[in-house]
Amino acid sequence: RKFVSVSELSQPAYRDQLVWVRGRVHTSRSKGKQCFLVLRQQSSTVQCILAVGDRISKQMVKFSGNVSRESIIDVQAKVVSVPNKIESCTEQTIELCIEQLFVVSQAKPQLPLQIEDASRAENPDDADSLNIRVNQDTRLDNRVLDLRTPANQAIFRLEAGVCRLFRDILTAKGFTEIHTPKIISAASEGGANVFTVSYFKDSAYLAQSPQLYKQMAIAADFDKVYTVGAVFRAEDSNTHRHLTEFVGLDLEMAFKYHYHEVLHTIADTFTGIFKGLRDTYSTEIAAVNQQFKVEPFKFLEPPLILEFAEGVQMLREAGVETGDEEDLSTPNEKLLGRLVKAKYDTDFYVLDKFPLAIRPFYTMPDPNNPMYSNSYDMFMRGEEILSGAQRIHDPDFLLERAKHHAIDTSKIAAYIESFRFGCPPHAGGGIGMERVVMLYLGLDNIRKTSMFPRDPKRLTP
Ligand code: ATP
Ligand code: AMO
Repeated sequence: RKFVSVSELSQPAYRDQLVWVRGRVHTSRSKGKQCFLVLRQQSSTVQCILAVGDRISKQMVKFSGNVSRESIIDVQAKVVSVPNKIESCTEQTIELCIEQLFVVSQAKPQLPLQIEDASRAENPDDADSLNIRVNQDTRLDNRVLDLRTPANQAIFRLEAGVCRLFRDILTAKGFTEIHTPKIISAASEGGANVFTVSYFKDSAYLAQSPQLYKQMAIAADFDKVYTVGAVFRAEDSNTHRHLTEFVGLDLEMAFKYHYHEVLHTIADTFTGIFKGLRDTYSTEIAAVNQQFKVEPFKFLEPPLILEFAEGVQMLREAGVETGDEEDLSTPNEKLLGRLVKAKYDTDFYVLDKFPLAIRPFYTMPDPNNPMYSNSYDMFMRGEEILSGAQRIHDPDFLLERAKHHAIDTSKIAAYIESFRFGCPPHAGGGIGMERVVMLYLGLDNIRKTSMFPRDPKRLTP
């Protein structure tokens, strides 16, 4: 048997031919001597008809009408042209007249959610569309079913695109991909938000970030490195943008004169990702938009770079009271995003020169003004998507800063020691993959862009 895919069936070569197709039963209903089935493959659907005749018995029609939704079936069928378009199917100009049907794998008859309901367009102005909506916990509890909707198929194909573009762009810029340990002996970011695991007779932690190791790779002369991997955060943050496990896209790079060499490399990488998504994922973006209506993502070339103090000034002019060394609260971050959008018409921008007091211990202070640091965040649609900085590469100064942050330096001795063998000035950054996809597509919750999300209340499936 040679199988044909549903999306190929409209090709003229298949017209009036007998073909084999494997797909899921999207819907089925029998009506007297006929049974109408919609067969689905990922996001492609085609109508099929079984009619009592030479090769199809009455029992067969009845049996086909009873095959449960989402079951996988093989059909042998003739491809015929249809004059009237079948609205509910993506392949609207053809229909399949089934001659043989076999059930390959049966789905249970009562499903916890219907794919049609889970795929329905969400229009905030239409109460009915919201009432019929499948709630998030039902979706996540039954994620394998939920993932079959056209929007979810598109989201995770686009997410793969983000990682591929990140890798391709950095590889082309001469970066090397590295893999860093996830079981570590000390918190890499400081703070208490680490998961402890038992490690034979000792305890260990799940890595909060690849921070120390990507810097050590620079000390080991790899010069430009990136890594894509799981990051664990034991934060009891039940928000739309925090996960306890997410995928970090991290990079680190030695520079010659100024940390802006790295800042520009990162910002250009984002531009490359946005262009790649716009140019090669238009089908996926359209599929997501069918369900969730959002304004297209806008970005400038070259990207907009503002200083933290300028951001503070914009907030103050908008009536917000905020201190010079105060971190951006989530509402202020979002407000600043709206102000930047109104003034510069971009959904992506860089904020450079954060106050030193609110950055991790390894951040290089600004040599011209010790209140600030050579560090930056990047934002998409007014939410933080990357944190990064020039790092301190002098081991004694690093020790001093770690002590200042009350970090037990005996636990990170190997990291600090690695700078005693000579290490070039370097900078880098860390990106949250799920946040990039959420914010690029304008989705309202990070759980929509994590295939099997982990949050403080969810460990399964
Ligand atoms: P990162 O961890 O670097 O900085 P982030 O965006 O998660 O990335 P946080 O510093 O953790 O940043 O938090 C930034 C903002 O997110 C905080 O100012 C706070 O307003 C908000 N936030 C964090 N956790 C919660 C929570 N559990 N509930 C509500 N808001 C939270
Ligand atoms: P930071 O802690 O800011 O920086 O993390 C980097 C980026 O990771 C994403 N992120 C998250 N995504 C989902 N759920 C979370 N709980 C979560 N926390 C963070 C955000 C954030 O911008 N070592 C530094 C990076 C560096 O300096 O290179 C770090 O980890 O998008």
